[in-house]
Amino acid sequence: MRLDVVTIFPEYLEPLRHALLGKAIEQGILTVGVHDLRNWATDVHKSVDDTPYGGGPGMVMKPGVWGPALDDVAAGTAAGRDLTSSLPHVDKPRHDEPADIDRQATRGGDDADLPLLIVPTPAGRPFTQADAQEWSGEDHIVFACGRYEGIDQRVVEDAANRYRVREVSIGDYVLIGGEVAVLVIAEAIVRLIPGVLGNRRSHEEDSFSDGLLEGPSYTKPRHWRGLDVPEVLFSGNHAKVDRWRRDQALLRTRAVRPELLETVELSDVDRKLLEG
Ligand code: 6GU
Repeated sequence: MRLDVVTIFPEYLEPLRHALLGKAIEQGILTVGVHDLRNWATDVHKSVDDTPYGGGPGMVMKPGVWGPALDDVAAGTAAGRDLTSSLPHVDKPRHDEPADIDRQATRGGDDADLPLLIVPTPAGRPFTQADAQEWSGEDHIVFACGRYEGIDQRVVEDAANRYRVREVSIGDYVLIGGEVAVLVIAEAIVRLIPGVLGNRRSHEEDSFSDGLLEGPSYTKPRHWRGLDVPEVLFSGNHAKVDRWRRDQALLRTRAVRPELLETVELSDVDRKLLEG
């Protein structure tokens, strides 16, 4: 899988190099390009934003900068093979000439060959484990990090000619920009790529994979600060342990995320536990 991130804060994406994602890069399973949006700015001040039409506070990111940036990244012609390097693109032909736009407009918006463009925004559809699972099979994902009050909406509309576009939110709160959301989304996706997290069973038991939160886990020592590991875990009876874990997952889900139970398939035993 290849990930490209376009941002005005490339250093913010440094964590992509570390831990699990760094390991995936070393294994050759993942390549990551981080691109400074300012490389596509055209004025001497390298400005990427402007005042909003209709007035109001804040600034909106300019379509004239984002359009060519996303064109180049989709085409794989953006400089920078490694994580942080991306060279200026000022002497490259632009792709926002009318003739180019006509040609691009003939493309469909949901063609499976097109790369996936993820635009993190608090105004997006909620990002879920099901998205992470689905997107872990992609060849090329591009992330567009907005800052300030967002990106001119026409950028997202126009990008549908070259990408399958998804605007997603990572929760009901507001971040300053999309960078941290990209770290969250990228990690959730990459850990599901076969070979990245060695042990496949650990995905099947993840919280959300069966629609439930995971119950508690324990390791040695058996007795610690007056607290004991639940007896059943020493029984050696796998069916009994599995049932206990299912019960714990059901009880925890009911306690902290009761709305999740509405979409979970419950067995008669599950129902009895929750009723009793
Ligand atoms: Cl994906 N982006 C930003 N900027 N803020 C958010 C978010 C994303 N999800 C929740 N808040």
